[in-house]
Amino acid sequence: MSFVDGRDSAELRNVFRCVGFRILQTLPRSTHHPMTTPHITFYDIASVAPVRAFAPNPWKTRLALNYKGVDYETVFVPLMDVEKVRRDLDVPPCRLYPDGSSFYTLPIIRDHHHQIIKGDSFDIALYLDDKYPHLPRLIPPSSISIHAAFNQFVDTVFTRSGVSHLFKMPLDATTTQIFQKKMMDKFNIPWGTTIITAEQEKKDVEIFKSNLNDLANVFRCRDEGPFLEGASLSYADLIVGGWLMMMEETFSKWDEMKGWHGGLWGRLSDALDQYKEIK
Ligand SMILES: N[C@@H](CCC(=O)N[C@@H](CS)C(=O)NCC(=O)O)C(=O)O
Repeated sequence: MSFVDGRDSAELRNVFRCVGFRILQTLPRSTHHPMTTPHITFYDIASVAPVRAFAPNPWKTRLALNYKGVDYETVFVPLMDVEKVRRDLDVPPCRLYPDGSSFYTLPIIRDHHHQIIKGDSFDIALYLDDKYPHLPRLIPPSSISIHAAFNQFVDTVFTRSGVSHLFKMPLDATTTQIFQKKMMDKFNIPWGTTIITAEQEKKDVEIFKSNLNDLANVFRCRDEGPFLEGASLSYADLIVGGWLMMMEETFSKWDEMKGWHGGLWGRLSDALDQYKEIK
């Protein structure tokens, strides 16, 4: 793991401990000895210290990289630098704001072995299966479109009904302000900008819980679990897993949530533990 100015994780963790989070402006450059350059550089969004990963789409990619077992390292990018990093890597935006303007996002992976860069978590999953077919498959070839539809469905389930204020982004104060303003201006989502009473929060937690019913019902088609298709894992589980990792990092009721819907979120999250390493 390293940060966009190229320092490695041990050094950066130390910096974080000493002086707190710093916005790092310079471009990625490898700190690895040429002999040890990893196959893939994976760009994720940085939190405040102590550094942890919290963004759902990058998490989908981390879980996928770990499941495949490819050699990679993470570069953490401050939220405010995402656009610059994406532009510098020459990766066109894969999302637009509702007003049609470009929305610069992560994850991105850069495969040094094949000289290829990908900038969307679903494209990355397809790419990894395509280029590394000898490693465990993420998406069975016959279910690519179904996986694409499921990805959209899961993203919608976790983002609907205006309860986003329940999720506390681990960002520094300035970044939080800019992020909240962006969510309001671009998506009309009041993310943490209004004071919520304890009673309202309780109601919103219930709304969020019921938002998940549709997804929980999909899982219930297979009683044995912990994965969508019972004992065998596919990328669909990592899609949900990406969001569960965000819940774990940002939702104060995560421990409670693990027991919702018959405990399926907790069981799935536990089953994915072996793929959560931050490398
Ligand atoms: N379709 C894209 C969506 C990526 C995305 O929305 N990433 C979010 C983090 S989960 C992001 O980078 N947001 C940047 C921002 O809010 O400025 C993918 O699956 O990679």
